[in-house]
Amino acid sequence: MITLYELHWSHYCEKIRLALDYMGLEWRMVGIDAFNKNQLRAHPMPSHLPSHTVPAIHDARTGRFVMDSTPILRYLTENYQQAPNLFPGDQANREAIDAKLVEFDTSLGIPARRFSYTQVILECPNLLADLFLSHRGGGLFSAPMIRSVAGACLGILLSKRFAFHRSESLGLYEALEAYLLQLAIKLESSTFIVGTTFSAADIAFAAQIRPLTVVPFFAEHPRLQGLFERHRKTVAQCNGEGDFPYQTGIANARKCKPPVRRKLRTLTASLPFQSHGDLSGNDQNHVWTWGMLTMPFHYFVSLRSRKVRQYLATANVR
Ligand SMILES: N[C@@H](CCC(=O)N[C@@H](CS)C(=O)NCC(=O)O)C(=O)O
Repeated sequence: MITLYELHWSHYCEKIRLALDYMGLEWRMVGIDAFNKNQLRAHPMPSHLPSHTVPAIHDARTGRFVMDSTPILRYLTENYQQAPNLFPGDQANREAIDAKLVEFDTSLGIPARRFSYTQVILECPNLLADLFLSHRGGGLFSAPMIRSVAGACLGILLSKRFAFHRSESLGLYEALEAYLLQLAIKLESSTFIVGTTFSAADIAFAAQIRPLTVVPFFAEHPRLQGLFERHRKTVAQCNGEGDFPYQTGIANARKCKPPVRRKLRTLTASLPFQSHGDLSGNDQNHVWTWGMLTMPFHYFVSLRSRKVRQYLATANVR
């Protein structure tokens, strides 16, 4: 039996759930506590990562512990060769799939996470208390005032961890837009992301674009609709989950208030995230440094720059 350690809303974790189900393997999930990560501490941490991360798997059959979503997919394929193959085709096709996985982890997964958390912070920050603290304090964190304060504190912590407040100054929205537009053109006439067969790359793409479904700048982009359609089709084909709690939380918040959109601008920027050979990049920063003192300002001011609440997109705002 394979144990998947996870944070359920993580797009990297969804990728592994979809892959395990596609392969028809027997597995169970264990939700971790994001603060102390006690469930993971017994296992060694790979030297290329700044801290324990999820997804991670423990395979009772081989005794192996594997962390980082792409190495997990490689491990599953090598060790369960009788299952449907995540890396089909000849050597060149397999290498192309592997390269796409590292590319998506780095170029899509990292900014998509930043933008969706930012959207949650701007539209329904209380949801962070439900996601991170519902198992703590015997329901204390669902009391209205406490939930709001906890949501703001978590938003500040997460902003420090993942530098959400830098997205606008780095031109990250425009950089990801350029990356996705290029991808959309490349995939226009392809059923599959790599070659002529369904593979881990299709699963990875479907999971890793999900966070952008809550960000109007991407979700309502007229030239990116094909990519979102691909996401919906792949998730349905893999019997994946419907909307995640953050998606329903934001949809509910939008019944009372207009969505938060961005003032558009013309800017050429490139994604600053780098992979490390056959390993993906990551963007976690240390939380408890002096820089934390500036975070309330970034949370309440920088994070909100260029953002407006508006029901419908217009020529200057999406
Ligand atoms: N490149 C890694 C990324 C994993 C990652 O960053 N996971 C996040 C959840 S989305 C995590 O464990 N965060 C814990 C933390 O920031 O301390 C992968 O593909 O698995």
